[in-house]
Amino acid sequence: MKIMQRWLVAGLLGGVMAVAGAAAAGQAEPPVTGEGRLNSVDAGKRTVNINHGPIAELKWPAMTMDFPVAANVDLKSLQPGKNVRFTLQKDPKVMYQITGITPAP
Ligand SMILES: [Cu+2]
Repeated sequence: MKIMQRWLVAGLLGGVMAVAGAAAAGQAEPPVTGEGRLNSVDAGKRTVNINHGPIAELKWPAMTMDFPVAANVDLKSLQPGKNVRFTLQKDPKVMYQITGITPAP
């Protein structure tokens, strides 16, 4: 998680101008897609732990981390140990949350 935090801080600093521009224009940031292996699902906390590959759009290296999952995403069909493809959307409260997740080949 320390690596993640450094990347988040770097992303925040680097993204301030772009975010301000998008906010001024009334636009949400476009969603970003990632892939990885689903390690676990916490239905109570609505988080998933994923060993994800690099996400170039966010300048994230490959890492294992927890993601919050949007309230409208169905977690019941997800199987830990399987590969997944997921969509991330920036959220003011939790940075990036998963707004879609499906099995990946
Ligand atoms: Cu990550």
